[in-house]
Amino acid sequence: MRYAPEISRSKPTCGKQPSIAWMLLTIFLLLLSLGRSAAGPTRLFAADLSDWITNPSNGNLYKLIQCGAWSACEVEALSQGSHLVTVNNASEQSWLVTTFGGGELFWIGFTDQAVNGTWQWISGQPVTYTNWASGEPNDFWGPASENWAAMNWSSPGRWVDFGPVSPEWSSITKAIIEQLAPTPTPTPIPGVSSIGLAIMAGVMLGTFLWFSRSKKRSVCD
Ligand SMILES: [Ca+2]
Ligand SMILES: [Ca+2]
Repeated sequence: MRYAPEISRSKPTCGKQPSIAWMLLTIFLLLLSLGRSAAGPTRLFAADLSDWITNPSNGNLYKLIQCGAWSACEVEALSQGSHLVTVNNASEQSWLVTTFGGGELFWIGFTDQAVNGTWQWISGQPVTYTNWASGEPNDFWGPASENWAAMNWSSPGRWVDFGPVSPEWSSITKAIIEQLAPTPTPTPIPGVSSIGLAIMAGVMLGTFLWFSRSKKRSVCD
């Protein structure tokens, strides 16, 4: 008899368990659907193959992206606040191969589209280093036929020039993009604000008036 109330109390609890489980499942599915809608269809390109990776030697950020032709890759880089990578020196070249691999062709930001034979970085940085594969750049299919560079041709890191007429052109769909390290914002020099100046002026005026009055009083006394 003593246990009857406990048995009767336990019934509603058992009845609630499935509904709590359904509630949790519904919340989980809702969160999952929100995550999916945030991730996907609005992006211009399907997959970023890496997240931003910092090169410890210069502080710049790099990412391997899937983006198609050279120009499309630069457009995508710009949309991410960057450019196709500028390879400034052998150390950076070596880091790129170590980080992203040396066995697959990736677009880099080197082009002679503006003036054939004059290779320039799309980032506008000066040319301080080149790493062409043997015999490259060669405009293999005729004058000005290959105006855009990729790396990892013939051996890890080495550069090659390609153009739309090159058979390899459409098979290259990935690029390395580079974002320069953010320049540190200068620390503001501590100074006196206009409110501080007004307070100081008020204090000085008050002190002056107080001295004037006390001097006048002592003379009169
Ligand atoms: Ca660079
Ligand atoms: Ca070539």
